[in-house]
Amino acid sequence: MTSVTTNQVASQNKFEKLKAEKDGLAVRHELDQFAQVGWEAMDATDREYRLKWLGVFFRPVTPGQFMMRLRLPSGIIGSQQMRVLAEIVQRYGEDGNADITTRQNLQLRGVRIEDLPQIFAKLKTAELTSVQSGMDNVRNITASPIAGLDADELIDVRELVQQVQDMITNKGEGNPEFTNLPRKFNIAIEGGRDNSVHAEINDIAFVPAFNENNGEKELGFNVVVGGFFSAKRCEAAVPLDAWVSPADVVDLCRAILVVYRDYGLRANRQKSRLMWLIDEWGMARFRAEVEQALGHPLQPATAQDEIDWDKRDHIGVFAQKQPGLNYVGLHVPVGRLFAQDMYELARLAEVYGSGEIRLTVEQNLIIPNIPDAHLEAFLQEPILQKFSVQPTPLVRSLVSCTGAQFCNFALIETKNRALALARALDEEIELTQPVRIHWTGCPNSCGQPQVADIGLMGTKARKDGKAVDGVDLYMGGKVGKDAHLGTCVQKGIACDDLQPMLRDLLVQQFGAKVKGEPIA
Ligand code: SRM
Ligand code: SF4
Repeated sequence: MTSVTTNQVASQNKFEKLKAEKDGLAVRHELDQFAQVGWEAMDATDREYRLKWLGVFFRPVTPGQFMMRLRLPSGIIGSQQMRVLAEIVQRYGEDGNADITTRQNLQLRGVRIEDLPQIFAKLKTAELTSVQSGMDNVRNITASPIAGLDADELIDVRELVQQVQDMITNKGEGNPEFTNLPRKFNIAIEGGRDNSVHAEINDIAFVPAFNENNGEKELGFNVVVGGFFSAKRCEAAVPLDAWVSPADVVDLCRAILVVYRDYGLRANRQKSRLMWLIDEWGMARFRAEVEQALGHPLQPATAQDEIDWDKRDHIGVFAQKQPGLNYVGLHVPVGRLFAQDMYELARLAEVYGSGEIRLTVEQNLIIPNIPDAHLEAFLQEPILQKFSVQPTPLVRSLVSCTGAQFCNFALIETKNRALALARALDEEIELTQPVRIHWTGCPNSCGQPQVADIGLMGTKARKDGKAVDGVDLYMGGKVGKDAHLGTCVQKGIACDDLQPMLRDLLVQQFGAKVKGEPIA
């Protein structure tokens, strides 16, 4: 993209400059050369930034061991594809594993630069892609993890999600049309009733809504825009005042992306997400510019959308809309998988299901299409000891970002700490209602503390006169219908003090009972 805006700011902003000098996607033709010279000798900007256009992330915490972020539209992956990813991480032994992400996606750990040509060849054969999954690109497109299985769903959006991804990435080959956005960009398409995608925290989200035309009810989507989290500012998405039929979803995504690409603010990266453009223009102008890019007027939104359920976590056994078939949601502690787990999950999906595996934004997974007759045997499989269908309450709803183990933005270690604390509290207390705890290692909010009942954001706290690992406490996040964001209620709690502090909070505000204590 060579708009005036981009060129004007290129000299001011390091990221705009590096994009103007060479498109990130260009490195796809240089993989053999990178593999030959090795990570230390290759150009630093290619290594640390442009490779992210291919989904390959240099990790300053583990130099030489890269992270690879895939794209899994609607969080769906086949058993054969899972096996290919298992093979990739298996090569790296204990240093290799995979994480299920908060965008129902997978990230592989430990990847070496010398293996990239072979890895990309394997991904292509398996019809997987990691293209445009980092930096100023559109992230994995999320949908209900039970799309097509849910008897109560309104629209099966799987095909739509795939079409939007294909448009943005040129069917996974890479599309220079959308490789120079002002900033990252999130899209979600919900087809169910429970807002499983967190519509409110996406730059564009489609939520099901009926439109009445000459007495005929037509099912489509109301559109909200501009939702985002950043270290400086967090905003819920606002209505575009548009209703679109499913057939218009791809074109509307394209039109919004073109407007954002050509007019989005680029000078200051802290003020570049879509909402900042909407603020600057006002919604009326933003909507008019989108209509112009679309080539026709938008229909106004309908008065009400169809999100009228609380959010489900899908853990456990559930009947599908297809008679005699079930989907089983397995809890994956903080989303972490190892190669052996991935092989085993692929086997289970084939033996008991249709070979399909689904991922959730809660970093768990679902195996669908298990016939009634095979359910009992499935539930006896040893891996369900690790990936339970009945986890303890706090562990069940736990979400955590990557944290200090692999992320250099992190102010604290998150995943191991989050899991240990949830387990310890589950030992101490009894809960009669689910309480969703989300951990995030820094203010970037990848672990979405603002959507949680209890959100914990890594910070440095002071204890006994010393700087120690700590968290800021967020509360009040509501998901599902009438979703809204939680806010920071207390700052700088030392991690060492968290267990008693959270125990008291759970007792006082969430009706928990300390085990063994008489009821007052
Ligand atoms: Fe994120 C940057 C991990 C979901 C907001 N995020 C990063 C980086 C790439 C930073 C880095 O280079 O180290 C992290 C990689 C760490 C690693 O090695 O894993 C990272 N983000 C993640 C993941 C893996 C967290 C997780 O454990 O699940 C999620 C990957 C999703 C995916 O599959 O694509 C992830 N990140 C999110 C979300 C949640 C969401 O999308 O629902 C957010 C908040 C929502 C949003 O973006 O509006 C989020 N990540 C950020 C930000 C702040 C963006 C901003 O506008 O300022 C950054 C920093 C940045 O972009 O400059 C960031
Ligand atoms: Fe890293 Fe911060 Fe995102 Fe956690 S929230 S993955 S620590 S950037």
